[in-house]
Amino acid sequence: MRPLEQAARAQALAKVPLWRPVDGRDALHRTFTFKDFNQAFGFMARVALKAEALNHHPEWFNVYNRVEVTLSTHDAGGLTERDIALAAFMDGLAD
Ligand code: H2B
Repeated sequence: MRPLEQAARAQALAKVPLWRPVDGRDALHRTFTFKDFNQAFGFMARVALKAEALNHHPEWFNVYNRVEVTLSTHDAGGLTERDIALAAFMDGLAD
């Protein structure tokens, strides 16, 4: 598996416009803010099940109602379609 090439990358990133590139590494970041911890942890539980199903796991940090997520494909050393798929899944849950 290789990181997304330029043209495919532009197309892929357009699908997840709320995600921002991370300084100094090939990764995407988004901060999700929920009503309370229960909502945040419910989101994390759903994402965890999906991550296991995809065998693709987020880097994330939670404080109360906030979940900070970084996505990158460790095996590829950069962004792949797997990151875009997981990002889109999270966006769908958070709407
Ligand atoms: N998650 C992410 N984000 N990137 C990976 O390269 C990755 C993963 N690889 N989850 C999987 C697990 C791999 O380490 C296992 C052994 O299949």
